[in-house]
Amino acid sequence: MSIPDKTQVLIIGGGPAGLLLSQLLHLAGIDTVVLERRTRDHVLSRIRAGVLEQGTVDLLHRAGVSGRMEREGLVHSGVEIAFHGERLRIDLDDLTGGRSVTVYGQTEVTADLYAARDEMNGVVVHEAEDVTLHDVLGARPFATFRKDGQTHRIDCAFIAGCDGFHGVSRASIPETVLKTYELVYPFGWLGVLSDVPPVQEELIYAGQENGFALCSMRSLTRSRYYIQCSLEEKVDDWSDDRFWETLSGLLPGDIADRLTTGPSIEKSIAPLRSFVAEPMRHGRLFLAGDAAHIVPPTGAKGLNLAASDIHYLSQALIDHFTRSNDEGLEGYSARALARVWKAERFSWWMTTALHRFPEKGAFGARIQKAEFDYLASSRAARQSLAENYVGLPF
Ligand code: RFL
Ligand code: PHB
Repeated sequence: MSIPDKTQVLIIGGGPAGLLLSQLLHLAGIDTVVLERRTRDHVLSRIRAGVLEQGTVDLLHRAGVSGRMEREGLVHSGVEIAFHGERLRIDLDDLTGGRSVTVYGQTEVTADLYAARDEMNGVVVHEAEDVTLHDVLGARPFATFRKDGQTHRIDCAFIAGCDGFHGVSRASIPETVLKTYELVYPFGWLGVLSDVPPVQEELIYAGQENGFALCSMRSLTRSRYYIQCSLEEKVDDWSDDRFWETLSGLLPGDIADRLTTGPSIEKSIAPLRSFVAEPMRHGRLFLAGDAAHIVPPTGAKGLNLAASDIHYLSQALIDHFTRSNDEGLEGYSARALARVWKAERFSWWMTTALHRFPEKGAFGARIQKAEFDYLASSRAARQSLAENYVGLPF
């Protein structure tokens, strides 16, 4: 593959945000190049999100990459919250007037996007090293990078920073311009993927004296489980047996009794963080997805926020190139951030309501119990949870 020296939109990062933007712009006749630091195999080996909002599903459909998701994705019309042994089903369908979520792994979304980009001869440069952005405040920005020992330069009209939390795009914006907001939680999630049937058909978010656990899945034969862990934990110290035993202890007894265990095929620890960088635009550089914001995974919002950013950004770029209308680009940051902050609130709330926070003491624990009792007794409270869980409108 030869590397072009110019394009209309240069996209940094070949994760779901970058690939989806590339695909949507391609369908509108706009030329893109994606620069990805890692190999394709590496990107496709990362196990991350599992729950897609209806808006994300609709966007993947519009991008022409929904065929396999429609066949293999599991539509869930409810989700369960368990607290100190009590169980409560949130009937998403009933509480939101017929909305649901789809369980389909981020790894599969990314694989489907790569397949679509290949089919349309989309340019994705892997192992692009030392990507550096230049002149983003000028009319003709460009990026330089190294690939196979050679230095390249690509000129463009716009740069989309879709390179995740540790990427170069946000770091290219001067600190004097960017305001950041951050909350780091005093724990992480230890996740295990295993080819065993899920413990039940719907997801279970379980809070208990000793911590939090989540029972999720990728298919009817592949489960994804998480437990709250301390930030000092090392994956190597967690044998499969220790993981299953700890998970069982965090679940209500009847659910633990039904748990099928087996060898893990992936095991990893992720810290939990809330983070927002404002604004999401600097000159001709636009940030999207994890490059601009992080949510703790408790609300299943990270990938879905990347999708809504890309919806706004792709529309704005299409309006610019096909209708010479820049209103979308001018309003992008404010529009995206309005939705981001609501998802930040919800993810923070779910995390706070269900995890063990030793430093919050007995008062904090009783507030959590009151939170659960309120959910159990109030349809309005359940409706608020359901409306946010299925996703606020784009
Ligand atoms: P990504 O996926 O991090 O992709 C960014 C890409 O940019 C590349 N990159 C660079 N490329 C070139 N030059 C550089 N200097 C670069 N620096 C980085 C990276 O290699 C990478 O390929 O960001 P993107 O596209 O914004 O997508 C965001 C999502 O990945 C993320 O929000 C979700 O995974 C979060 N998340 C969940 N989201 C949900 O919506 N539902 C869930 O159920 C859910 N569960 C989760 C999650 C995240 C988790 N972890 C591990 C953080 C569960 C977990 C455990
Ligand atoms: C997952 O299946 O990986 C998953 C599901 C729901 C969440 C977070 C992660 O809230």
